[in-house]
Amino acid sequence: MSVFVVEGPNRKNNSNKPWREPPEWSDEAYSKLKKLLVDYKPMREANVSAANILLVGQIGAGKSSFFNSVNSIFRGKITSKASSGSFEHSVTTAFRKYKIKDFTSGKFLNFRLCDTRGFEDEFEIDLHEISFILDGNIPDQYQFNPMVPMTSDSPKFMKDPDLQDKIHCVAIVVDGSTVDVMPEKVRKQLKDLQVILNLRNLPQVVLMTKLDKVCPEVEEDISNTFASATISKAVKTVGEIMGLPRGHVFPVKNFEKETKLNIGAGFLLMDALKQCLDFADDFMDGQLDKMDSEGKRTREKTGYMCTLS
Ligand SMILES: Nc1nc2c(ncn2[C@@H]2O[C@H](COP(=O)(O)OP(=O)(O)OP(=O)(O)O)[C@@H](O)[C@H]2O)c(=O)[nH]1
Ligand SMILES: [Mg+2]
Repeated sequence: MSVFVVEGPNRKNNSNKPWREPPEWSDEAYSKLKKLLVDYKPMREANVSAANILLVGQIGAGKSSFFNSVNSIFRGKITSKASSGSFEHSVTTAFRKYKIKDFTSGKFLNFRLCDTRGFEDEFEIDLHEISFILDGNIPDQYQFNPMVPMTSDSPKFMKDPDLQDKIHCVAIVVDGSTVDVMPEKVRKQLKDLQVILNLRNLPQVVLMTKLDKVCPEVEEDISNTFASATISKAVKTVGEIMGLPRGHVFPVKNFEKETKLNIGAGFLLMDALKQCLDFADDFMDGQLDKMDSEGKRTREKTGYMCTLS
């Protein structure tokens, strides 16, 4: 029996060939995907208790809402822990490394969603500060100050982070309904960000949000997502803008007007999350290879010890 009240989706007999293999849209498949995320553990050798997924992107793209939506799935009801909304400047002002609890088992999940201040036209994001986040130098709850970005001399700067503190996968959040009119300055900041991600071999996915605003048929019924030519086109455009394969672009619909969990939206959110975790494992694996080749990893009685310098 379902432990939550489910709204939709009402499957339509859509004869279009899907542009990507859709999920099974059943309660059973939903529970299976959810269990997979609950059971997720970072690869043992990495000695990391939780994978860190960084949410970055333009203000209002839906970063905090993505966290709230994922948190809601595991809480079994709509929650709104992170402030979200539309404002001329970023609603999120602090760096947060959110833990998520699975309400069924009472256990914390082995990944964290890291929420950041949004990119805006007016304030250029400080690339050093972003690098510090990626490398684990910035603590949870750090208050961003666009006028005075963090430096390695700041009192809160964490000097000796290890693999556990680093970001393991980056999810670039893009509002699918406004991607065509993304301001040039924001587009440039995203490109600059990608340069520093590529330097670190950090895996990237794009969460293309606000599907409901991109296609009316999807707003009516989210199970039309993979049959919608409009969504397919938007995914292609986002992939081209970000210079990433289409397979790295995940269409999602955050919970915003909903008062109950929606199984269809939940599928898309969890599917995107699963990809982030698979990529996070790839990154950790790559880091271990790097440490091996640099002779920075030693096997101890209790398992692997990783040291970074
Ligand atoms: N229709 C719709 N609205 C959404 C969706 N995701 C987010 N929103 C709305 O978009 C607005 C901005 O969402 P936030 O989650 O605050 O965006 P953010 O990226 O965290 O923004 P900053 O913290 O300001 O950088 C809010 O009003 C949300 O309710 C979505 O998938 N569909
Ligand atoms: Mg936010």
